[in-house]
Amino acid sequence: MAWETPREDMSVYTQGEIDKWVYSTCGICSNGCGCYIAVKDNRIVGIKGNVRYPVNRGRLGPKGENQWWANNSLDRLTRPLIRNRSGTLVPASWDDALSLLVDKTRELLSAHGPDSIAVYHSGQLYLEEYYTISKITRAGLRTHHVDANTRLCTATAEWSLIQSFGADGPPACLDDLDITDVIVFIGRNSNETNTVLWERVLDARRKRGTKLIEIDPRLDISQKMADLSLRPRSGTNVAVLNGLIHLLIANGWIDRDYIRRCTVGYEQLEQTAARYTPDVVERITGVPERDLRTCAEWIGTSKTTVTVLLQGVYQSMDATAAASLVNSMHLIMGKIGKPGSGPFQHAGQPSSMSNREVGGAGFYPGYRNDENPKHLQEIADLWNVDVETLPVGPQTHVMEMLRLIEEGRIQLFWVIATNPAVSLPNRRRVIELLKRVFLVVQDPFFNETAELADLVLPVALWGEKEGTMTNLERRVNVLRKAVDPPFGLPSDLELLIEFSRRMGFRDRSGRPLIAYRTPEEAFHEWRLVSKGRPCDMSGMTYEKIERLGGIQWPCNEQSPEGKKRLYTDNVFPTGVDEAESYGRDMQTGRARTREEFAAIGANGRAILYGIDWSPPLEWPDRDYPFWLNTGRNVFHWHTRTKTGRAPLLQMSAPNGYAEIHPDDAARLQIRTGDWVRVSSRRGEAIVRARLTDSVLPGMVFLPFHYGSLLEQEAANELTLDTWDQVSKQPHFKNGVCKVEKWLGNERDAHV
Ligand SMILES: Nc1nc2c(c(=O)[nH]1)N[C@H]1C(S)=C(S)[C@@H](COP(=O)(O)OP(=O)(O)OC[C@H]3O[C@@H](n4cnc5c(=O)[nH]c(N)nc54)[C@H](O)[C@@H]3O)O[C@H]1N2
Ligand SMILES: Nc1nc2c(c(=O)[nH]1)N[C@H]1C(S)=C(S)[C@@H](COP(=O)(O)OP(=O)(O)OC[C@H]3O[C@@H](n4cnc5c(=O)[nH]c(N)nc54)[C@H](O)[C@@H]3O)O[C@H]1N2
Ligand code: SF4
Ligand SMILES: [Mo]
Repeated sequence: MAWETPREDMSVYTQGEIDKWVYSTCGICSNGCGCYIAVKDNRIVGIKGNVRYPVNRGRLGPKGENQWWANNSLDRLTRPLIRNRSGTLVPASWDDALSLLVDKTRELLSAHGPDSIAVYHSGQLYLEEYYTISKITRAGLRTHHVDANTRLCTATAEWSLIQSFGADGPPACLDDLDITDVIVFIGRNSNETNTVLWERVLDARRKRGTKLIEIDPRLDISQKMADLSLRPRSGTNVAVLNGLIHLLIANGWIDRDYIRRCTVGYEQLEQTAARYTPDVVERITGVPERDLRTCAEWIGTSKTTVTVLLQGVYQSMDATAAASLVNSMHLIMGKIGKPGSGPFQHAGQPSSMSNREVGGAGFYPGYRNDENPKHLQEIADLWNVDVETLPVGPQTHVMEMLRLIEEGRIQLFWVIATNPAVSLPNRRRVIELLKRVFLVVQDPFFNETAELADLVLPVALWGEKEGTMTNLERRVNVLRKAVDPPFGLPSDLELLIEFSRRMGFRDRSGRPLIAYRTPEEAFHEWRLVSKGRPCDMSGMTYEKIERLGGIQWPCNEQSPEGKKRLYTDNVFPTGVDEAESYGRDMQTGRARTREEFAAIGANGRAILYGIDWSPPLEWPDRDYPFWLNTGRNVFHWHTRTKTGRAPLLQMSAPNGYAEIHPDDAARLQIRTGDWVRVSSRRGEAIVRARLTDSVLPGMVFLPFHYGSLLEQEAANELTLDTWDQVSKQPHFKNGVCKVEKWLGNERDAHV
């Protein structure tokens, strides 16, 4: 489809003269926009969109344009910090800092074994860094406890794809948004959280008249612009989706031939969905019967449909069930693996996909199943280690890690590129627990988690190191190093390699476990590890990626330039020895055995599940009458370590707030700008009120960006710390709270 003719001067943000432009990728969100970094005197002084890059054609959004301010921030950490005997963090030499980490690790390994150590990392590093973490934790430390903030972010996307198709990897691509007839957004606030993708959707609407359906309780800008807007109650996605599937089947808008040839489990899906007639769905969700019927008709009678989903599904009740119902909805219509059609399970962070590919959290590299002896042996051979030494069995998710800290079993908690003191649910408990372990924080900034640390390791940022990232459509791009890191800081990769060297980790032949020195060498090793697996990158090199403007995996001998879409041949990786996992029981989350998985008999076909809706764990009551919704605004990135340092962004949204519906506010005598106390069974936040009809009556929305340990603005003081049974992703979007006008003065609240 014809995009606007790209203009060379689109999105250029620089300060004065520059020396050079350096090829890179935006390091903020999962869209992975192509960009060039402006450099003057070894300093980053600006950014521009890459007009030849297919994802964004020169466009950048507000966070992308302003991300480089953080690199030049005067409060960058310059040296490691060690907590001394009197409890103060003091500057230390690199040698002392690394010796402390190595000594502590050795001591724990010999006294309590590998499972006394946990690594909790990120969706914001580079692929080469995750791969190295994956290798060091499994084949070096041999711990079961490695997880990442992708658990909070895309664990459900990953698990829904595994449950339905046998392996991770979104089937659709961004081009599909340009050519489809109907786009369905479910719990995806893209006009704030992926602005360039949203602009692309606007282009498609203008040029093709693409219909836009939004399913989200919050009436934001995109919802207001949608052709059809469904506003279900919090936590009712499964009922809405069952209702849609019921109507698709009842009206014959399905592809019976595709169902027979390419899927298993249809009878169960049909029987379950039959219970969700429009009147039943209206009672559960509040979505009017007529709107549900229109929605089903638009989806069912259009030639092509793309369904985009994110945290309104993944962080809500029965997350994996709901996300896999989206896969099922596409499967029964045969709308998958075709231009303009497919379920588009989105990622959030810039490289959460890379993390998943290399086995950064939960799985073994290359979507390998550690319960499958064949897969485990492959990795042992590739790494040249004894297979018996690799940790197998359930990999610990971060919420379980917290429990193990509570029990005193995890004693060293190494946090890399994430800020759990702000981003984990029920954070009062989190903060208490982080104080109990030997806490290592590896971060360019002194964030809230670093304030609690015993050892802080500062590192280089985006633009100061080289590597790759995979975006939400499986497109791998290179980020070239634009400038040297300030203060001689190491990159995460360099630090990890040095840790491994000092620990003396070796392979079976006595060679260093991590034998590569540079990102490109690490990528080369990973290419070979990925060969033959769904996320095959064996045909990629840095040079080729840059030349082609990013490459979508799989990229190998059969597809030397990558593949736009998965499952174009309608064959799915559900063979017992192919699948990434034997899967989990949808209701209980119990791991299926190899025999149970084999008994499903999928073997190349996709799997459909019939799943009933179950009510959210908390429901508004007399004490806590409001639904609590949490999420993002357009200006800030998560815990603001970057965007809080960009003047324009910080000025635009300096403090936390609560969105309240005007009807509720009138009852509580609250006006815009008043202080309100929002409290739940777990904690409270004191923020300014914003009256808006974007929230449903009876719902309150708080952005989770504000988490200073001194101020009481944090949404995660309030959130529920339960999680989805299958993906183990926390329920940040459900939970209840109460709202009161706060009569204390401003100083009380903010001291
Ligand atoms: N500006 C900005 N952009 C970002 C980020 C950021 O921090 N700031 N972070 C990035 C990351 S890591 C991620 S994961 C993405 C997240 O991107 P999104 O998922 O788009 O953002 P959220 O604000 O978390 O929530 C999305 C929507 O879910 C809706 N929702 C809540 N409960 C329910 C429910 O029960 N059902 C349905 N259907 N919807 C519900 C909310 O009303 C909200 O509109 O954004 C990425 N982009
Ligand atoms: N209530 C509520 N809570 C949520 C959510 C929600 O919607 N509601 N969303 C959840 C989601 S989807 C996500 S993704 C998480 C995000 O939560 P976090 O991961 O905690 O958020 P960030 O602020 O992005 O933290 C990233 C950290 O990495 C650092 N960093 C940046 N670049 C580098 C680097 O190159 N190397 C190193 N070592 N560090 C670096 C940054 O300075 C920052 O401290 O929050 C989750 N929490
Ligand atoms: S849409 Fe995402 S990747 Fe693109 S510029 Fe904005 S933050 Fe960066
Ligand atoms: Mo995320």
